[in-house]
Amino acid sequence: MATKNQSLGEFIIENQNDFQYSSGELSRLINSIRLAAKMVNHEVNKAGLVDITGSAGEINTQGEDQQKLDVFANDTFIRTLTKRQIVCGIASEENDDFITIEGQRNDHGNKYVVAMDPLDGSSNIDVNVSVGTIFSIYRRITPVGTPVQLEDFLQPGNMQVAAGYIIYGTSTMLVYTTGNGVNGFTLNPSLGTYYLSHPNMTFPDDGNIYSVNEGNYSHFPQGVKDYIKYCQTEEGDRPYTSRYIGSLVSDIHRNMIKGGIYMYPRSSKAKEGKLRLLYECNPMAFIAEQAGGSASDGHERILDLKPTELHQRVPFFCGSKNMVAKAEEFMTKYPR
Ligand code: P6P
Repeated sequence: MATKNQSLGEFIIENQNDFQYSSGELSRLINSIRLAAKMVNHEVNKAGLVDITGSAGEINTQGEDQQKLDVFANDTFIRTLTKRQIVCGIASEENDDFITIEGQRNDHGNKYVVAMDPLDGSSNIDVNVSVGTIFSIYRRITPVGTPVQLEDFLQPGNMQVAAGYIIYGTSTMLVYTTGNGVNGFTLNPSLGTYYLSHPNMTFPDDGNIYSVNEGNYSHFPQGVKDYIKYCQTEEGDRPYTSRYIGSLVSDIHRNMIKGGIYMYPRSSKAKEGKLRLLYECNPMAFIAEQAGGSASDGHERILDLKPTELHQRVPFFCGSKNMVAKAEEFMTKYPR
């Protein structure tokens, strides 16, 4: 549970069970993410006014045109996490390989690794559409005090100790879980404090919003085509409403509040879909399940998938559990 600290005007985490590691290191880690989010928010909010939108002229590990705000966000989160001496390694969408943080803290050493997408949906920046940061936190599995290894990052999503996102929208929110439900905090930019505006967020079991890029319809597997047609058929509470922003954090955030399903299926153009398992699907799946929703690749629970590489892509179906179950029903009629 979180309660309001009258003097700070900010909601603090009251029950240390929210942070399973009594050393408070995880809470300090999340506090460093809160700080970095404020800094990124400041730049995102003035993107149209200064020379920080548009391409940085670089191409990232995904072969995508790197936006200047992407670079700023990546640098900001890495710098903030490194300075606090809390994590021993960081994997980012913007970096080909993971980063090892040298210099262990004397007492415990750094026992956490972070996987993140520092600015997801960045192609929306120039058209003033909401973007987000997504993060996933694990305890390392290699010995504390030794250099972090790839295996520290290739843990299944069910080993996450925390996950969350920041949505830079009409207001900026930090939404995260440490395994005890999901809480949403809204940033008051004038005070630089976060308020518990959405306590105990829950995915409605049902919804009437489906989110998918229907421009790819002809390339989808037949089961996905059948489910989309099911959503569009006049029957019972259908047709559903189609809502797709092209910004994962925005689409999932809206669907968690209103009820709905987000889909990024595999297709003939993208054999394993587009979204990355480590820093998009796993954190969003952890949040969805903690909020009572579900997330799968169409057949398997996302959180049970064993990653094989840092930037691995998987098909992604996430949202209201009865809607995900119905979509899976259509897809399991056909061979994978
Ligand atoms: P498409 C943004 O690039 C992203 O990773 C997600 O935020 C978003 O949901 C998806 O890709 C949009 O992809 O192919 O529909 O433009």
